[in-house]
Amino acid sequence: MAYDPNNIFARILRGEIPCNRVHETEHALAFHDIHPQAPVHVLVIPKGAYVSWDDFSAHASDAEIAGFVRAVGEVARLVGVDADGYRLLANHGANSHQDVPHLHVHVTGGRPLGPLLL
Ligand code: IU
Repeated sequence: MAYDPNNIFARILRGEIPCNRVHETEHALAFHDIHPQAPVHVLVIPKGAYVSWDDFSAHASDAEIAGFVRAVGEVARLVGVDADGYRLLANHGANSHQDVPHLHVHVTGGRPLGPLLL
């Protein structure tokens, strides 16, 4: 899938739409999900134009990948879910019900999440 430069997260990255920011680094931006599904529900997105984990893992530089992965861990610590545990989830493509075509990792926690439901 070609990257749509006008998807909502691209617009957030350009500052055209506000977000409730949690963290920002050279390679990543993190903000609260507008429809949280847990007491903590943060989205972490790379600053580069990548549709999904598939696109990112195939095409991003090692520095972007390392920076993004580190940022996800930093976010978990910043929002305080590192001690009790949290879940990471990234959807890719139609079968996963990916809504926004810019890679985002969901960081959820703040309560026992139960088994992963497929
Ligand atoms: P998905 O993995 O693409 O299905 O997740 C998209 C998420 O983006 C979903 O949890 C939405 O609530 C969230 N979201 C948001 O935080 N801000 C927005 O403006 C839009 C969606 I559109």
